[in-house]
Amino acid sequence: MTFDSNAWLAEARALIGEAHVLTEDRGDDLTAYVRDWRGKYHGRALAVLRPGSTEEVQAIVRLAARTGVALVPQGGNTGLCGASVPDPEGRQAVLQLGRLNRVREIDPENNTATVEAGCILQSLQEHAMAVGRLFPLSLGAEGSCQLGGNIATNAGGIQVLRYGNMRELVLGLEVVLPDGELLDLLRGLRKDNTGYDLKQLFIGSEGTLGIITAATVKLFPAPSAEVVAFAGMESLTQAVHLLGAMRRHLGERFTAFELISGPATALVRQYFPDTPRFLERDWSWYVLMKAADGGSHEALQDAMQAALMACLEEGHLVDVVLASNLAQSQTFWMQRENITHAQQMDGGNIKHDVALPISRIPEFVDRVLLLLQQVFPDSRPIAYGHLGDGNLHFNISAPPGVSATAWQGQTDAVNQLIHNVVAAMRGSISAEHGIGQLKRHELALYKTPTELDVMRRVKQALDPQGLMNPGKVIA
Ligand code: FAD
Ligand code: 2HG
Ligand code: ZN
Repeated sequence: MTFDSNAWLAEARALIGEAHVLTEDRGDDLTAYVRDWRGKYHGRALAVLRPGSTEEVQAIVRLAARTGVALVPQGGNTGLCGASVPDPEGRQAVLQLGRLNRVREIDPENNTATVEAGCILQSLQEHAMAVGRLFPLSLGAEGSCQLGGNIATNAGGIQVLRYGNMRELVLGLEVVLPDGELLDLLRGLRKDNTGYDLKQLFIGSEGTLGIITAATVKLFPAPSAEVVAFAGMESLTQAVHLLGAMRRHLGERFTAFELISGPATALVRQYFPDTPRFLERDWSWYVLMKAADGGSHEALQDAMQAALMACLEEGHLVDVVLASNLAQSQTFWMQRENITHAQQMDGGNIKHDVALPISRIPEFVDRVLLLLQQVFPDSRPIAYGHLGDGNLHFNISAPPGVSATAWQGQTDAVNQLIHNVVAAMRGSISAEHGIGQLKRHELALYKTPTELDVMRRVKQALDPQGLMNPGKVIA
């Protein structure tokens, strides 16, 4: 049977409203929905559908299942693996969740919030703060990424060290299954041993198993004090020792330990020339450290100072500055958060988002730098990341004079070089960004046949028609 796109679109419009079915034919600009954040993938869409309720999502999913139309769920479209955009064929529909953005309930006593998938992360953080609670997921794209996207990618960010990643922050989920059935797992329980933990299947599934429409997430008491310090050092081993020492001294109050390499700092200064210099001299590596608690600012500042003094005495620290106020802490953070933007402005770079045992990170970096020296001697490694979680963004910028396109052409070779070392050290080729289409082929190289087989069986069981985000994660 031939597919009648006009009839399909008319049915979709009847289900969710004329205004919420966007198409190029009627003059809508779909660019922002079919192109990924990095501009690496450019697709085409049959339509962009913007349902406004869980029932409308169900209706669209039923229509798609009946007619064999593939759906590409999309949140803020800030993902870095090309997972939220359609392929170039123009037959897939983007299911944009932005209108499902209500905070359904905040229960301060239970320390939970039940929120719809399209809620912007920053908005959720603000709602929690308004009742004296913290929703701790925090990342550079928080002003535009959505809770559903954060869950579907199992996002990490800068406070995983203390609060865990998205997988640890979700207590309950509401999911529309690929046949349109509603799977209601919206419970705010910290203990529930009634069989398989189904919600975990959907967390990190990148839209390939169903559409997340709402979640119940954990909240925490909002800290009343936060302090941030910035340190420089010559070796990565020193940074790893410093991490252990600071955790020992500050315990639960220690919430972030972020790594920035010298070249990453230089790149930020090049593209954001107003970035202040925080330390008098340049170092090979820098770390940003944050502590937070529910006491007074002065007491926490004293505790941080005492911890830093102890680290200086123990030989784990050589050069450090403590932010004297909130404005200065923010400038410290900008140095870290602007790295992605500086690399984007700089042009071609090949991203790596790897996880390793923290203790082996210095060895990993030494091994990879040596190999790069041999094979791509002029390439520019821009290393940084969440050292406290053993997660490095080891992005390799193009050699001087090499165009972005030419450098992208080396992606497979560069990936193989780096990811083979990751595999040899029993690390992961995706710590927090996911697989999407960017690493789908590599997944097949680095997972065992049994892991891949179980993943395919789960996919087949839930999405036998293969209509949920095809071409992403698993072939
Ligand atoms: P999208 O990009 O829209 O989608 C991502 C995936 O989720 C896709 O597979 C999509 O199909 C699926 N999806 C979206 N919504 C749903 C839904 N409701 N149901 C089912 N599937 C859905 N990531 C980190 O982990 N840590 C960081 O520190 C970090 N920093 C970043 C900084 C910058 C500047 C940028 C641009 C990105 C950063 N990211 C980071 C990556 C990105 O922000 C995260 O992956 C984020 O969780 C994606 O959310 P989103 O709403 O934009 O999802
Ligand atoms: C970060 O930690 C993000 O800043 C983005 O995960 C990393 O751009 C990147 O490679
Ligand atoms: Zn990151």
